[in-house]
Amino acid sequence: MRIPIQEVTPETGQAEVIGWVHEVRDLGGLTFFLIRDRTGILQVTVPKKKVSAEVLSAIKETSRESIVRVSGVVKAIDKAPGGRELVPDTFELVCRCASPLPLDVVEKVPADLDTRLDARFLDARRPRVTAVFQVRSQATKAVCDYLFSRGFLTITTPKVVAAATEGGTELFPIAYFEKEAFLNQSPQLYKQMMMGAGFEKVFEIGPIFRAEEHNTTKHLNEATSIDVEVSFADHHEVMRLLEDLVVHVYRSVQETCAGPLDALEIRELAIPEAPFDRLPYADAIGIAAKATGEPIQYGDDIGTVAEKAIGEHMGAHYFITDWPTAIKPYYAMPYEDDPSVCKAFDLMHPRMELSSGSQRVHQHDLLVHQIQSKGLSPESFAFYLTPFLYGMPPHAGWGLGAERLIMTMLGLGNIREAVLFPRDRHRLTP
Ligand code: AMO
Repeated sequence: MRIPIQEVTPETGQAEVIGWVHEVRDLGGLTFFLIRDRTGILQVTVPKKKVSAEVLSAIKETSRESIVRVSGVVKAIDKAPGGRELVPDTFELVCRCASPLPLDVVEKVPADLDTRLDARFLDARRPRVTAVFQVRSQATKAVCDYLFSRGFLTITTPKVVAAATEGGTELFPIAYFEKEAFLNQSPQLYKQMMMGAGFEKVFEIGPIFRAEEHNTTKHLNEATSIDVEVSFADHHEVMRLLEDLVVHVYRSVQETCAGPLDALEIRELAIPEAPFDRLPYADAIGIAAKATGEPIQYGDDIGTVAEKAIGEHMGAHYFITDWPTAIKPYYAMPYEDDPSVCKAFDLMHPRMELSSGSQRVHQHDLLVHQIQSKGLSPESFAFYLTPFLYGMPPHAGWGLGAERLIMTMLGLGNIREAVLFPRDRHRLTP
């Protein structure tokens, strides 16, 4: 029976392994194969004079990255990976790999990101790439564990929708029979409606679609959002939830991902400390103006250059709070004593924004007014507005970008590194 390579030791005796041929070295009388599975690498040593004719003919046919099934006796040997080698009685070529390879899996020949993404199935055989997705998997589990342990329900909301959520310009229209339809930009409206249903604490980890034209290292056209909504909570409460969650995810990855972190050459994650600083928008633009010498008007968006300057000044995770109502979506709650400012926040990593959230407007008439004042038509939001007429609790929530969380945690240079099959301006396959 096949055993995982990691479990092969000099004490194993007879063993059978199946894996990819990582490397082949032919020294005439001896051929060395390194066989790889997802758990590790094993040296298979073939003394040509001592093996059967079947073994000899199989090894002749075997190219790099082919899959082979090998069985034989395991022996201790100092120089081999893991201090052991296997001398095969049987050597079966299970699936021959074509050559040349579109990508060098052992990374002796460097490849640019586009070439890697075009051959993602091969790229992902590299331990450093596998490691990113092992960390991402663990981070997803940590998010779910954390939220389930606090009584959250996970929900699934439609991705084919009839209205824009976050603004009309970044929508992907789709053909949906005779109706106008779009890919959803955010579960925002649906998670809020479930507050009206009395679910109280919900989360969803799912795709969001943004038709952003620009091709940057931190934007995708299909991203994954970790969305949370909480009833009877204000913005302060969900900011505390968000910072605690982020710290929990970092700790969990640090504690359980020793192998992947090692493959990524990360000795220790920079685990952020909660509470994160709360920086009001008005102060944030002051810092940016001072650092860049470029004046920013109150009410301007914080662009990439300003964001970078503020990040360098802050040096750790922080929140930007108290945003001008005019530049946040209609669902963000204005302060009662100064409606020009709202109870919205962004969670920032020094490199970029990770999350946006707010306390929401839960009063029907105020919500209609805010939709109108953004130049939108309340009629197209009728399905969303109706629940606000029938007992909507005060509520708050946020959306956290999963890829940006992983990218900043692992210091990846490009958000595409954190996605198996990224969708961007030019990339629709694989
Ligand atoms: P926002 O539009 O700020 O807020 O999105 C929330 C978070 O999702 C991630 N994100 C992206 N990541 C990669 N590529 C993109 N194109 C992209 N767009 C967004 C970011 C961002 O901070 N409904 C609100 C959330 C809420 O208030 O609950 C919303 O969607 O990390």
